[in-house]
Amino acid sequence: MSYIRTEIHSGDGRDGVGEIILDRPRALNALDQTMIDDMHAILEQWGDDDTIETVLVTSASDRAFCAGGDIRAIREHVLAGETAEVTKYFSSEYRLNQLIAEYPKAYISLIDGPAMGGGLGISVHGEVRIVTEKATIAMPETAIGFIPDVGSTYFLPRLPQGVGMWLGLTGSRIGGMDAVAIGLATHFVPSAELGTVADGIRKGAPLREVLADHRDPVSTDMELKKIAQYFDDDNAVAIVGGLRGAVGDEWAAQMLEQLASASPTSLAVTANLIGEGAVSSLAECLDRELGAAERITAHHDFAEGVRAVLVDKDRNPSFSPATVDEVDLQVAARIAGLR
Ligand code: QUE
Repeated sequence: MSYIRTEIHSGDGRDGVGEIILDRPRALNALDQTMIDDMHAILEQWGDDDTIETVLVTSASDRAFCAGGDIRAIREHVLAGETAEVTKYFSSEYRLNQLIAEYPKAYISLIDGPAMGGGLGISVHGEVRIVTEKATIAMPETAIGFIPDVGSTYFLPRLPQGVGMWLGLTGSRIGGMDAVAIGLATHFVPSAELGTVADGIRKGAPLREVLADHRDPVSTDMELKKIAQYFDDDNAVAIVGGLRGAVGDEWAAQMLEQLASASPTSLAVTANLIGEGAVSSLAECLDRELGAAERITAHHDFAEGVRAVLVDKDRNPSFSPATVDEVDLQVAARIAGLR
């Protein structure tokens, strides 16, 4: 029983399409070790296969594209002291992200449902990311005492002013149109037309032609001005301070509320990682993320955050330290792999 299915749609000899279908519906296609290993193996194989010109990544479930990584399993490994398993999981996941970023062929993801964390790692680094109104995009890791990883510390700081820091710290969910507007996705197609678009891609038709009659213009009501005003900083304490000073600003108050449910340590480490990611290559970011993932999963907040959000689902984690002001910034910098 495998959670990844593949199909080959053979074109006229050399323009075949290899399709990877994520098929772990009960976990919203969260990527476990076998899915990462299988995806890596098939991409390597297709990379050297002259009959494959394009890779298409889709979901077998109408409930999700991919909810993230296998965070519950990571927590179990952490609690059992199996640190080698933790390192193995993240290093293979990040190696897959790097392979996708360097992939020598067209790599197209169809995102017709939630794509969070690891789900962005297997899509955003690819050339084409087609989203619908059912797409929900987020990097929600600070809520579970973890960090935005899968190369997000490379792509987040390259979004419009402050947007990556806002996404990474608050874990805000954005829709498909918003994702295109800020550049995380490349094309918007109504969900009802995605099947036709997928069939066109499977037939090997040029993407421009496939999308010609189905692509919608995008609009966004994201608070880009406020995001730039408050989140264009690489220091979590300064960002929270700015929001606290915005007395009477309803949006700022809402952001403070979102940040209050995150791990304060994760917030400080995340700000460091995204700040440093702005001046690093993807490979450097993934390497830094691996060290940070190893260290932050050993921190109390990770097991506690995953417990509260994904295991017991009480959504009431007891993070320590409990506020960002109490976080030792030296400790945060060391977890992030800086200094
Ligand atoms: C942060 C995360 C994840 C998350 C929630 C967060 C994550 C992840 C899942 C998830 C959700 C539903 C499932 C599942 C996993 O949720 O990485 O198996 O059924 O995989 O706040 O990083």
